[in-house]
Amino acid sequence: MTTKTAVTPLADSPSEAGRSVAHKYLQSGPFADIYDKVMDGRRLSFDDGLRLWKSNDLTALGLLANLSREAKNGNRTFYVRNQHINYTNVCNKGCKFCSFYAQKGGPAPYTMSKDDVRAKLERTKHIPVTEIHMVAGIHPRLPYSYYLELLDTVKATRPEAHIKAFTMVELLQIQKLAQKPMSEVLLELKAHGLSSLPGGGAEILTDRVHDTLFARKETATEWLETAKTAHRVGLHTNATMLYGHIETLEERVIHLMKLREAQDETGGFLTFIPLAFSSKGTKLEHIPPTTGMLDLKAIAIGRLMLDNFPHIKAFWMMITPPVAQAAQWYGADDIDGTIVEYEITHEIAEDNQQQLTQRQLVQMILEAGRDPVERDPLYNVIERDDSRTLLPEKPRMPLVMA
Ligand code: V47
Repeated sequence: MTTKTAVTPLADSPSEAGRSVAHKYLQSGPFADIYDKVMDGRRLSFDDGLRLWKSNDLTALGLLANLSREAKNGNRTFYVRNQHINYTNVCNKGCKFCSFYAQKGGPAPYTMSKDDVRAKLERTKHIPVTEIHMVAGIHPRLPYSYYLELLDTVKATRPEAHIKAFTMVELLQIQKLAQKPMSEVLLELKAHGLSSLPGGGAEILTDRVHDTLFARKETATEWLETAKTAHRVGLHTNATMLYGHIETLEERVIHLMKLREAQDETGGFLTFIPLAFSSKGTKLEHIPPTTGMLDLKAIAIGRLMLDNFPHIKAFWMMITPPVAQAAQWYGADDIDGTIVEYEITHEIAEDNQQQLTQRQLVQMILEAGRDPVERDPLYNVIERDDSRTLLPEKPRMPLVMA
């Protein structure tokens, strides 16, 4: 169960000749100065970031990001066997970009009891899971004990799984209930089984977007301070960026630079996950879906600006499996996971039964010409006795979502 077995990609990777053409293309193009910085490991500036966002030279962006991606993670693409639990959709924040929370004419309210959580986990116990990803709305009336018991229940039902739970917004609510310093609350949650934190709730870390779209939620400073406190008590977190709504190109760069500065201070972020805004069912329904072009740019520019983040995730649930597959050549080295159910958005499947099997994930990665590596949420490599049986018998199998 511990060491990694090498998996041979089915597809050919670019030849040395192909790579040398790519270098020449970058050296002679409009990003020659950025190419030099990437090759020398020098940091990109705000202006560099803005130029990248303004460009539609996706080939150059991808090649540049791929240099950084391969320098950090080689040919590996990570995935995880995970399951999502959204324990309540009751929320008092009223974010304009969100369709998940209970409201008149929208989703009916629910809050899961300990028995509900246990039953949900029991129903899928036949599926091996390494990570339980648990986030929810900000319910104004749950006691502090609810959150501790929630962790206890998950730990008791799925003792082998790592619990990645609570966005910074939830943590601020939990701290308010606990009436203790954030570091003490985090240590208490850790003692009840919390192992790391997801990257949600960051949205766009500027006051303008905050005041326009999610005024009742935490500010940029609060989000960053909470994340850094988690890092200081030994909890790793991720960081997201919700793009494709009202944010400007400048605000995207500011967001990335704030994350980079925070990471310089603590080094606690593991993965950056750009989240494509889906307007369906939100107060911003007039905003069209993001394009494949924008999705790949977000991955590539994230990789280039966040030189101190170890990993960049292409979250297939939001950008679709085919784009997540292509993203492995545009800066991403992670594709997320099997995801048994996802309820935050409803873009892909109406019934929320959104999952890929491990075999499908492995095949997607192999088809992309990368080496699939199963990981746990902290990027420890997982080798299972049955790994070999995951290799597809035929080179191609249609990607059908279960
Ligand atoms: O914070 C809400 C986003 C986030 C919409 O850490 C929306 O590995 C798109 O953070 N369209 C929660 N996005 C999900 C999240 C996440 C997802 C996958 C992996 C990880 C990780 C974290 O979902 C929220 C918000 O930014 N969100 N509404 C929407 N309409």
